[in-house]
Amino acid sequence: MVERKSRGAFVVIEGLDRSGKSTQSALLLERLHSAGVQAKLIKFPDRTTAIGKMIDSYLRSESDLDDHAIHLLFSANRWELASSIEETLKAGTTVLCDRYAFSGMAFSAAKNKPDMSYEWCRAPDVSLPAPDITLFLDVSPEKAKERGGYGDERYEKEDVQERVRDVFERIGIEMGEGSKWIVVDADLPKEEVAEVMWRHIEPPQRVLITP
Ligand code: DGP
Ligand code: NA
Ligand code: NA
Repeated sequence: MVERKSRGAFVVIEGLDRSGKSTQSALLLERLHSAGVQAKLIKFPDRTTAIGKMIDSYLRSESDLDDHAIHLLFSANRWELASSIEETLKAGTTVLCDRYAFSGMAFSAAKNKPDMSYEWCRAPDVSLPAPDITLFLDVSPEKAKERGGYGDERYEKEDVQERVRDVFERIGIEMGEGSKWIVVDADLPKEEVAEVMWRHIEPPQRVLITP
């Protein structure tokens, strides 16, 4: 008899800087493991690859790159891992992904360049593995400030983050809130945010259905 392994779920976690995204991704992974779900956490940008090293240098402002060029590099960084994501899912492992193509659109479209429209920014990421669900951790600018402000990297500035938040909001509206795009109030205490996220992911709910 052929053993049929069910596909893992592809869960994307998006959010602004200071939204608690990385902490929450780690908590969710732990919780999935405790529930006996085979799961793995990945993160974009993946700064370890050759392309990732160029991105890292750009983000630290150690190098400058044309806005179009860096946009395509961020996308290429996702594409270089696309087949590995696909294989992991096929093998039945759930993939948690800290940032994905939505960050690509949001951070580049927020630059408001006339020749980098929303559609232009979206194009290079079309056909990447599609998330089953995206949890968007929405932090208010006030709360982000309260959490000790931003770091030193290129986009970690209040005005940039506010424009990025507007693009994320547009993405949410277009994705249809309540379906595959879930807005999570990231101003809430850490434990409550984790609880809200878990309610969307917890087996045997819609994301982790074992046929
Ligand atoms: P992180 O390592 O999660 O703090 O992300 C690094 C920074 O890079 C963060 O400010 C968000 C930004 N970023 C992530 N993905 C993309 C992308 O695809 N395009 C652009 N322009 N920026 C991105
Ligand atoms: Na950051
Ligand atoms: Na982060």
